[in-house]
Amino acid sequence: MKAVHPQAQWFDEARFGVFIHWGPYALREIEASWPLMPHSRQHLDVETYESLADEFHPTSYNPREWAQHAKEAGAKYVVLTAKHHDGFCLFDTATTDYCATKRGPQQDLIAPYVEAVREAGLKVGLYFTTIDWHDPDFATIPISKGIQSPKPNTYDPARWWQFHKRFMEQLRELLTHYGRIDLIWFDVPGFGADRWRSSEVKQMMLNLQPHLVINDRLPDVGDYETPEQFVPTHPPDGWWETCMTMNHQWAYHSDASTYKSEVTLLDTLLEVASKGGNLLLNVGPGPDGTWPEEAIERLQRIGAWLAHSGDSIYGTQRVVEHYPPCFYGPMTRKGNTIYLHLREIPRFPVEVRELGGQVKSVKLLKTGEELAYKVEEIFGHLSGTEGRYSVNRIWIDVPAEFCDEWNTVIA
Ligand code: H79
Repeated sequence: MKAVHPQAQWFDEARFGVFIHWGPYALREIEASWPLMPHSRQHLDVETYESLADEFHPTSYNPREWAQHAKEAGAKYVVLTAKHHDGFCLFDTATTDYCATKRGPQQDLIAPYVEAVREAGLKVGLYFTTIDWHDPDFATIPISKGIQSPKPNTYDPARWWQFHKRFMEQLRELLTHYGRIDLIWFDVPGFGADRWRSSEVKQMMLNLQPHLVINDRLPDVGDYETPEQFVPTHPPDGWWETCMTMNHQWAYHSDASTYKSEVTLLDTLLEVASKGGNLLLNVGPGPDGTWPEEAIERLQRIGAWLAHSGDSIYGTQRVVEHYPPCFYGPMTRKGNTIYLHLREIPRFPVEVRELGGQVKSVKLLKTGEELAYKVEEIFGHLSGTEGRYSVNRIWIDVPAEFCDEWNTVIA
């Protein structure tokens, strides 16, 4: 699973993106769409929920600022919810009146976003879920046992294909009205590929935008896997991306107390990179269109770190030797350079065992300063090998004063 188009290769070098969940639900600080579920603890009836679309007047919506925040964070791409499960379209569409141009905002919110992100030199992504709880012909999707859809519809083929026509049309609109789009992020692979006509949908999309990267939640046709809210212990072999929130929900919430710490978020990015994936870190803008301060601060902190140590993240690969070197922290590699990420100030020289090859230099990535090191050959016996077995061990002196900041990188 990976896109083969040369202009899709940016995805495997990006390592860091910003996800944005935004819609009328921000007005009530409720999760995106899920409160429509009868058993949600944030439940709103359909009428109340959908009326939020009329109250939605994002007077401070400034996607140039959004793009700047993402750029300063060191992100290489941005993905915005063009349509979440509630079916509200942030874009202009001929398929429904439940959209930004015909309700509260009275403007297409996707157009200025695409322009701003592209202008900032970042790749443009759009989230577009398969679920549509507004569409009258959408069928109940089997999410998990005992969970009911807001408007349960039994599957009726004639109605389903009516919905599917609108689904295709909306995708067509998104891929023709805004110029180049780099990535489409589907959500919820609820039914099989036949029900979605996945190959046909993908073909239509690639005809419009041949370089497009597509995630794996349209069944069977994705370019990359999408673990949600966790970093897999054993990463997928191909391209992959962990999407994750900074606080307790995808949509805007004013509670500052649930945010993960900066160091936790950076650690997550390092772990993801060391496993060859991307981190898509989420922001939930408020109803006026501004980002929460807590989110901006964290992104800036990550961006400041990436500004001096990003070489160990962007365009790197996972270290996949038969026996990876033994080092207690995330490692990445680029060509002949191995990057070691120190999470803490080491009390002893840093040990790396079985690095193999020859060490030409050991440097602090941030300053380029050479670090003193010593290579030792360890001779021993290993069952299954004949005679002597030897491995190298490298001791690196990392003076504490070099570790003024979190996550010091040694190249
Ligand atoms: O957009 C975000 C989520 O709303 C969406 N994916 C991310 C990017 C998502 N859709 N479905 N799922 C995630 C998986 C479904 C999880 C559920 Fe539940 C568990 C649905 C019902 C039980 C989470 C917990 C939502 C309601 C309760």
